[in-house]
Amino acid sequence: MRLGHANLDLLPAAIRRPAYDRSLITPGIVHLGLGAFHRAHQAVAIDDCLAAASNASARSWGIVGASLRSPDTRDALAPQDHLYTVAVRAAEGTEHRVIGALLDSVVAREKPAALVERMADPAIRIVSLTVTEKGYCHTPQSGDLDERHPDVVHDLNDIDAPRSAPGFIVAALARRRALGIAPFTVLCCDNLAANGHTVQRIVTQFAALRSKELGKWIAANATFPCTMVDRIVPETTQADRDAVAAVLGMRDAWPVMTEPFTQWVVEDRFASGRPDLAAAGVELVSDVKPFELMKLRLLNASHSALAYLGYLAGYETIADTMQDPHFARLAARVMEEAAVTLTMPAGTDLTAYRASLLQRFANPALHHRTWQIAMDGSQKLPQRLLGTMQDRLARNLPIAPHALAVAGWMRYVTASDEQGRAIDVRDPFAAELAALAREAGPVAERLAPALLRVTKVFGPLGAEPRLREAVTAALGRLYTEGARRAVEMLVSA
Ligand code: CS2
Repeated sequence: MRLGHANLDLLPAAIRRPAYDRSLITPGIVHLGLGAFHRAHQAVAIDDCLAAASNASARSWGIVGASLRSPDTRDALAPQDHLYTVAVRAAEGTEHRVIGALLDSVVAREKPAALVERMADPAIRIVSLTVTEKGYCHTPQSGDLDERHPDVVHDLNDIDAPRSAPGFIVAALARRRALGIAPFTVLCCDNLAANGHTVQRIVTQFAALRSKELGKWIAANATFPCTMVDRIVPETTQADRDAVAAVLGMRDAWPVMTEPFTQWVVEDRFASGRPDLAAAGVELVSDVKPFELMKLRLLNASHSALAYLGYLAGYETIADTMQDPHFARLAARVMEEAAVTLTMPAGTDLTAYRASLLQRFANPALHHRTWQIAMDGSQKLPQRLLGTMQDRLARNLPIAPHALAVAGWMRYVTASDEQGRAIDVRDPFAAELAALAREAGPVAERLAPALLRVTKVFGPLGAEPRLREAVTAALGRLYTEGARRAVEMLVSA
């Protein structure tokens, strides 16, 4: 038996399911990037909004999900009426909940014009995105559109059949403008620095390359609220599917795994209305920046540090890595050093936040692979690690834990581990980084400066002597001592 509308009543009583009549829900959101993170985070919040809805307007915020390339999610979810399970895992046990907020799904690559059409529908008032850092076709270091990105080049030539996320947004906004339809709100839910402003800049730059007027119209009429999104969502495995099927008593082709914690902070700036997000526990604020920096510099920075160094030390998951007390202390040190660069609104308890992060990372029920988090480091380093380093250097503060994390990334992108086995490095710059590593050889004094010169990652900070010295020393230690011992030495010093 397969999860689906007709079988909802056959689920065990303990399993939560949509607390509303799905046939009354109409689409109001197109979401680009229908991955596990969206399904375990924003879609759950929208599901809560729909459950709280008491009139047609509140019921008009169902989601149409779009995968940019792969048909896999659509193929898994369409035969089950786009219902799917969120398994919330804690040491004490797992809670299952079936989500109904996703109404339909499309694969952009198959019918790009149809997706543009859908996004231009006046019923759609929000286009949200989780396309990962690299999906914005920008240079993370500067925040500018990468005009030479192959998908951007393609889309500028053929805007009616776009490939990139910014291309779809510009094409749909252009169409709305031509038809006299108000723009939608562009709601970025990725871990970019100042995500709303950054996406606004990318989209406006892209649009201006098509037409100056369009760029102006978008700048004047569309809104791009900043958001902070947080929930740990590891990739679903076959074992996860089997475990969920055993509990449901029926098969769900693609459930998503997550933790109990969830947080969504949103700048309340919506061009054409929004669901009652507060009803779902979403924090609506006038300035997201402090929350976003807190999350990127505490959670994501220490996550990346654990991912590179943990992987090199032979740990498969973040929870395994956290079992090693030296690595747990490293994560705490990274957070401690980043915390002094943050200015938080009154009432924020950063000490408690840091403690809760350490607990979340140690969750033994989540199998979050170090390899998964290690992906796309070139796109993640600036906002996670480099900003803190820059701020600390400006105040003449030491940067050793962050330097070791950056060195861990450098060691990792050489694509060969401490035993000489190949590392499957996934990164848009993987080939370029590996070539630089080959040329430099396994010599910290050559490799560190060579990688620090990659300005699209490091910008001017790569030339900062104190940073170069700290990173080179840390990389040297990784080569002579190995990651496990280098971490131990750092936290014991
Ligand atoms: C992780 C994030 O994969 C990664 O790079 O650091 O996906 C992290 O799990 C989320 O941002 C948590 O909210």
